[in-house]
Amino acid sequence: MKLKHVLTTCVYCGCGCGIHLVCDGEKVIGSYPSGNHPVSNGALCVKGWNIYEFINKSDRLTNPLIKENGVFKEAKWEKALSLTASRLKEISEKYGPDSVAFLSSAKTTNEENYLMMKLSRAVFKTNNVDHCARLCHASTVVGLAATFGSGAMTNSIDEFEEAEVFLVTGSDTTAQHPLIGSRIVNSVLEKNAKLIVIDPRKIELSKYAQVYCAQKNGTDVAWINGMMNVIITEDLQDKEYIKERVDEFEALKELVREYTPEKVEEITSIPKEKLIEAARIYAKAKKAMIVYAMGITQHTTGVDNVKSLANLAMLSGHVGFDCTGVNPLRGQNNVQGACDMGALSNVFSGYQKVVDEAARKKFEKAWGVENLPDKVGLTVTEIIDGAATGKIKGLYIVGENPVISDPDSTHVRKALENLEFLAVQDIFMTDTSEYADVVLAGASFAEKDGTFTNTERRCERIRKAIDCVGTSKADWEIICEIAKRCGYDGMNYSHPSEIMDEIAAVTPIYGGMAYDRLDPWGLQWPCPDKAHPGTKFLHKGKFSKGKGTFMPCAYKPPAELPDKEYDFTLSTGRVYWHWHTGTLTRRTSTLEREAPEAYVEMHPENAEKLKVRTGSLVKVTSRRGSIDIKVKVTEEVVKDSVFIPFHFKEAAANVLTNPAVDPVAKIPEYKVCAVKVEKI
Ligand SMILES: Nc1nc2c(c(=O)[nH]1)N[C@H]1C(S)=C(S)[C@@H](COP(=O)(O)OP(=O)(O)OC[C@H]3O[C@@H](n4cnc5c(=O)[nH]c(N)nc54)[C@H](O)[C@@H]3O)O[C@H]1N2
Ligand SMILES: Nc1nc2c(c(=O)[nH]1)N[C@H]1C(S)=C(S)[C@@H](COP(=O)(O)OP(=O)(O)OC[C@H]3O[C@@H](n4cnc5c(=O)[nH]c(N)nc54)[C@H](O)[C@@H]3O)O[C@H]1N2
Ligand code: SF4
Ligand SMILES: [Mo]
Repeated sequence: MKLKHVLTTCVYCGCGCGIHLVCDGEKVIGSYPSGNHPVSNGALCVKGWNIYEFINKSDRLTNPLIKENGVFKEAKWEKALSLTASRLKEISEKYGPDSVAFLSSAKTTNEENYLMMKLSRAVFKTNNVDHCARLCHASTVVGLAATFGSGAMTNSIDEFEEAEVFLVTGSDTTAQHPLIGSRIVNSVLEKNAKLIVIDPRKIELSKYAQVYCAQKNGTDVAWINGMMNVIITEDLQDKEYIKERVDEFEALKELVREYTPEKVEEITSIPKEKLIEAARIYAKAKKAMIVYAMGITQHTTGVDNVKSLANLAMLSGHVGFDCTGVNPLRGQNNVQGACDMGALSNVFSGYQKVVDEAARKKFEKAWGVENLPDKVGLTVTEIIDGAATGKIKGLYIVGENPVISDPDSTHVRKALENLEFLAVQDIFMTDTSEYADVVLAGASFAEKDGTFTNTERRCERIRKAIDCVGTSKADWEIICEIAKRCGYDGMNYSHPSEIMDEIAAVTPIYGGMAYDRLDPWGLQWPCPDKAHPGTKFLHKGKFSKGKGTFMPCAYKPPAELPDKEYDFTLSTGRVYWHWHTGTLTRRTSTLEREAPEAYVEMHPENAEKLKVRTGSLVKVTSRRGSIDIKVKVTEEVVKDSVFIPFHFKEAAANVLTNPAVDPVAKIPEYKVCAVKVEKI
């Protein structure tokens, strides 16, 4: 049999590696890296190498399911689609447009995200549409838009090869963005780049760092202000740059004055000598890149953390040039794209605001509708809260698993139970789809055409390698079918490339995108017209919004701190081997073999006090709930802190986490809450 090799894009992380799927006609039987792809460059991480395994798993959803008397039964598409459309329409008509909501998916394509927000806005007349970026980089989108004018990663992945200094904080880069992490390690080992790592866990990168400090969780604003205090005290700021390009220097200077290294040491436990050393290295470099992820964003002060990093970069003149910038590493394969496409409660595609009348008029004309909703909709966590209180009655979820991924799972379960109608569209059954009235069988990335936009704003193709499994359908087709059954005739496409043409027509930053231009390695936005080559780094010459703005922030502690009863700080996150709620990686034998079960990391001194060792069972309890879980004793966590990866539903970290959110970005504080640990 002749094997087919199809070039596509990895469906896991925001690195966006180019991957070849090997197909024997019906099934995908292998995968290997693209040698020429600008990111993967002949390499993949373990998830990419094993990506083929989940695609043809026997428990893939092959038909839609309808729940009858509490039991799911396979159904014909016509029935499942009509039921979904009619129930959502009925609810919308009975209780008003804002009684329904839509969760879109950073796992699906740009085209599919565009259609989800079009369905929500044009057909259901509500801005209640959002997706997992809310749990992830919502703070980035707000914080960088405010300071720089654009919420995206400023620079590109290949620039990591030439930077002189990296400041990495709140990003376990080698584990979560392996193809970026390996570039940092190479630059340190082979090109003498300097590395500063500030992270409460002793992550892999800390071993390569000139300066490594473990701060107390949730104290980032303090040490970032402290670095700026040192820079200004030692007169190391870039005066020319500030004068020409940034406003509000005096306000910044005033605020950071009180963050002396001594005071910062008290708040963060970072030794003052190390803080001073880090500040000097960063400020004196010509080409210095800041790299961050969830350790910065997932806090009730997420936006302040991001603004503070932006302040630091502008103070040192490290934005707007090659190998510099503030580089939030976007997590999911297409979370950048899902944001770009406007699967957010406040913007259309290209960050055009729903409150802006001119933007609404433009989309009304393009979509052939009237009266697009003009007030900002509900976010992921507000939609769940709304379901719990009865404000949201109907919900359509595509490619997300909030029962395991949202904070305070017990609350999420109650909220979903309270809905009058829930449709879930996924490629597998999940803990979330168990609550559905209708389950719609989607096609995986291997079975459809489309585009993903990676963390460096590179919009690249995914390509159909095999036919859909069973009767499952591509998400874009399902969404169009639902729109049609709601009586809307503005969603007729014969191929995703036509959807991209529509996106390009209404979205200035994607104006030059078209499928024939995206072969083979895609284009980086902003790409305003068909002749434009794409943009490697942002803010060249001036900031997207004109002048940058220093936005000084005072330190505020996390919402829930340890006390006498709940005496540990819990932080949650990920491991190299698994992906979020585990739907894909826990079906992949190589990955499951390496990390088969949940555990709580604990410092040896705490383990000794509790009389537990690696493998002992403990009960971890927060004010929200409790789980039984095995201990892993390790010096990777600091004393009195514990860490739990959130991949394992048997001991789900989110039973414990605090749903408190950042007041502006509405992102939950997954990185800090208080728990107690008892030996079982
Ligand atoms: N293998 C794998 N890779 C992934 C994912 C996955 O599930 N599995 N998910 C993807 C997604 S969507 C995302 S968003 C990214 C996330 O990628 P990362 O953000 O790198 O991953 P996390 O494990 O959530 O946490 C990051 C780091 O934050 C640190 N941290 C905890 N608290 C604090 C704090 O208060 N301050 C600071 N500065 N740091 C703190 C942790 O110690 C950890 O090293 O990964 C992507 N890549
Ligand atoms: N405690 C704690 N919780 C967290 C975090 C944390 O650090 N700590 N991190 C948060 C972050 S950053 C993120 S991004 C979220 C992620 O949260 P989720 O997005 O809910 O997690 P995933 O497991 O990635 O869920 C994606 C779903 O999409 C399905 N899927 C895959 N491909 C397709 C497709 O082509 N079509 C359809 N229809 N479905 C598909 C998968 O089967 C899976 O069920 O979790 C958040 N939750
Ligand atoms: S680094 Fe990310 S994109 Fe590349 S193979 Fe691994 S998971 Fe896929
Ligand atoms: Mo994420």
